[in-house]
Amino acid sequence: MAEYNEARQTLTVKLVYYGPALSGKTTNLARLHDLVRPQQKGDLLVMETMGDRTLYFDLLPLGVRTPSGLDLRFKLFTVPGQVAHDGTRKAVLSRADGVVFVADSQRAQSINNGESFDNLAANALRVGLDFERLPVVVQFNKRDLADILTEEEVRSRWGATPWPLVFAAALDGRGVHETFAALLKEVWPALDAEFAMTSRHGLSAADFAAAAL
Ligand SMILES: Nc1nc2c(ncn2[C@@H]2O[C@H](COP(=O)(O)OP(=O)(O)OP(=O)(O)O)[C@@H](O)[C@H]2O)c(=O)[nH]1
Ligand SMILES: [Mg+2]
Repeated sequence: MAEYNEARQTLTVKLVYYGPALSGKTTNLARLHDLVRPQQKGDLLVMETMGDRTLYFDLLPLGVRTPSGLDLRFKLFTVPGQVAHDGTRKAVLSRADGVVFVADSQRAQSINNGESFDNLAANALRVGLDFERLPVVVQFNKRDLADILTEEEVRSRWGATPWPLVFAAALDGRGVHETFAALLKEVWPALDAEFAMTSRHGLSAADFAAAAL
């Protein structure tokens, strides 16, 4: 859950990149880190990996000061996708304000995507998040590869869901910013309702979505 500190004028928002092993969650954070202006970001913290595999989590802190003087801080986490690390996934997901679900577009990964999405819903429940109301954006990554689901196939499976869909090739940065901006848009209404971002800070949804980049 976002934390607002009235005295210090800071709002901290927690966002989590979730998905099956090797779908590209860490790569999304690395590319975002490349995209953001230096004064708006901290170092990308990669907590121990084995090969490409995240063992704990990654953390990218982003921050921007709004014209009203609010210090808006985003903490972007990735979970470890490997099935065995479920305890860590739960801990990282706890108190999230929004989630990017990074699916792997490769045909052979369809079952893993489905299982990981079910795992997200189950873990959200376990850590006390209302999954029905949790802001989620679904990213289909690795669009540059050969044996992938077509956009039509993906849309026929996911298009009728409430979650915005973004196609990406995080390795070369395609769709990475778009995904993040889509998540900020999803996260905005709850933050505005809780912290009166519009009335107290003169922020609009568009300002907020543009905030971190
Ligand atoms: N071709 C291609 N490869 C990608 C893309 N995104 C990520 N990869 C590669 O996929 C592998 C796994 O990427 P990671 O970002 O480490 O995956 P992850 O989701 O963090 O994996 P875990 O930490 O195990 O959950 C790496 O070799 C990446 O370079 C993409 O868009 N296209
Ligand atoms: Mg990773």
